[in-house]
Amino acid sequence: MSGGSFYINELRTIVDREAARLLGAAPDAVERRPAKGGWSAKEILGHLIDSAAVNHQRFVRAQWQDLVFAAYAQDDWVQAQKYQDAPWIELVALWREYNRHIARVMAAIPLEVRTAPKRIHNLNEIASTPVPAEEPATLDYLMNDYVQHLQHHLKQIDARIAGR
Ligand code: NI
Repeated sequence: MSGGSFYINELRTIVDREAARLLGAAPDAVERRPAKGGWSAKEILGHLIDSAAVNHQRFVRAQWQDLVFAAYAQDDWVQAQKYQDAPWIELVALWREYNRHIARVMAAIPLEVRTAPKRIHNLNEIASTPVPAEEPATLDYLMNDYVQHLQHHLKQIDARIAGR
């Protein structure tokens, strides 16, 4: 993984573009759950809000500790917060503003902190694309992984809205 900050600008660009686009989705389309089970578009965006909240803490804390963080029960979180009943416009606004803040948090972390290799980490457990426990990991990797995870779920939201 490069030590560049490409993913920070990528995050800003994606969030601004997608928030505007998501607001145009039909109300019934964002609540539709697939026949085979799984989250609606509202619930996937809720999961991305949870991911923002959890990773915001990780990114700030990582400056003073090893890359070892608690995992969380993703399905339980989505269900417990009743994202399906929340107004779409509020979910989109919260998701957009939270990610704008996360981009500021990322940009504020010095490059040498972001790229410092850490031998003690649990990115084999908490990263979307895991790092083997025996290989060193960086905060830079975890933050880029966050943006890739966000993009993965945005594609899923598009599929839900399109009825796939
Ligand atoms: Ni996910």
